[in-house]
Amino acid sequence: MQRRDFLQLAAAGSASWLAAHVMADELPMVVAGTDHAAMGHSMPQMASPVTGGGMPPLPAGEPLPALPRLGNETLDAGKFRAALTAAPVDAALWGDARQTTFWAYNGSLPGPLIELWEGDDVDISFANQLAQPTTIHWHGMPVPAEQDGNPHDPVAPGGRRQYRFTLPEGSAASYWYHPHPHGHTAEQAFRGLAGAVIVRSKHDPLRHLPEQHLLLSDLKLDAAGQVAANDMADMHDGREGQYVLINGAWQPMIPLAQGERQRWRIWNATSSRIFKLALPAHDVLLVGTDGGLLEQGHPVESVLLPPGGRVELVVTGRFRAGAQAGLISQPYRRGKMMHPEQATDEVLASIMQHGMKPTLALPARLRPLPPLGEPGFRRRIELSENMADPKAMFLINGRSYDMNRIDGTGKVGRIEEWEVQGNAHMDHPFHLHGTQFQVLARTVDGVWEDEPFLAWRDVVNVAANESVRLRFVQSLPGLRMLHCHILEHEDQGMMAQIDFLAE
Ligand SMILES: [Cu+2]
Repeated sequence: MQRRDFLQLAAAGSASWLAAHVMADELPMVVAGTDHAAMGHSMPQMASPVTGGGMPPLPAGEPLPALPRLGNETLDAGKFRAALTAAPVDAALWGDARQTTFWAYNGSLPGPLIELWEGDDVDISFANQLAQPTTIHWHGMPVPAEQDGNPHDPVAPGGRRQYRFTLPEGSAASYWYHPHPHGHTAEQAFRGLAGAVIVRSKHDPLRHLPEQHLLLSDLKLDAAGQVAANDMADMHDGREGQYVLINGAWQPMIPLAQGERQRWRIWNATSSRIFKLALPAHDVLLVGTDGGLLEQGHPVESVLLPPGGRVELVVTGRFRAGAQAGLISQPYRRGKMMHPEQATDEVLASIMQHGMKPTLALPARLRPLPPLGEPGFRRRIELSENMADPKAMFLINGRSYDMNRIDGTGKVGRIEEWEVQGNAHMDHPFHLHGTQFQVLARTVDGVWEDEPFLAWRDVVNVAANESVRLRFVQSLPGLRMLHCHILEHEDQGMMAQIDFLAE
């Protein structure tokens, strides 16, 4: 793609179809589109997926849409009050009369960004206008178990509930919210129900940097241009559609100046894609993971981002000649059996050089991140597959999820050490609710290797035949889910639950 095309696109100021934000119970979302062909932006270096039935590719190359924000309905200091509604909504993907039906929070794809502060008292009024039960799970956030959208607490079709929690000091990070009803999580998420949460700290050492927010989602369309149902390959390998969207736009354009430093928060809200993210033409520091900032930034060539996971990067515009200027996902083999593995770099976003800027300084240390102490309890978690039983194919400790069975008990405040073993053919990204963990070590070809640095995470990719050792503390009592974050695997039973008891 030539630079003048970028400029042309930027000048056109085309509204992304998903950037528009309408209430679900108002008019269906109709957004003025751009004439894709007339703009002449053939993108030779980018794949052009064409859906079955001759639907043209989605428009690409438009400026990255900003995530719409969920407004705070109160002016009271330290309080956040708002309402979320899950409902069907129609979107004009091609900017013409064709409508594609999604399920969305407040009519927005992805859902509105919820910006909070440490210490906030949060009260969100939720209405379910879907034809299925649903919940809102506050992925990664330290919220009480009964407020965390467990499958045991469904909101019936037409029903409502309040989600209330208070954010502790030290919880600043990038989180997200998505449904977690038993057996319907994947479908509700891939039809559009996912949104970002940012919890901010008043002592943020990177608050001087401009921020970019990139929420990655997967879109699979059928021959009629509607969101496709999962097929057998999706159920097995995890869903992968024709498109990876960022903030609802396909292959958007991000402006960046030579020398400019930006803080990028990236969310993987896909069902199953494991991204190996890279920005080959630029300098990239990994500064944060699921649970917030690291102790210090680490220069990286690429970052593996499993489904459910988040990273924070400091990107410095360099535009090195000969290197792909965009944000790409490099090939990564995750053991799929039915879908082809990614063979070449996939361009997720283009980056347009937009002038020159001074390079802002970074602090040498971001925050303390001390190791957790010695564990008071150890557990082994085995992730496995049984291809012979289509009703219980994906297992945790040899069992398929049963909502009425407690798989173990723990204690609030006690350090636990888990060895999570991938006794499987595929990678299974492991997620634990209610807290953040530290990965201490993992096996490489059967040999334990210490992690190069500590980080707070709530998802860790467990590759085939890999083991991961991690530690955590639950500070609130209640039933906490642990599961594979390939949402199709979770729905098929690759989930368990542990009851953490107050002392
Ligand atoms: Cu899995």
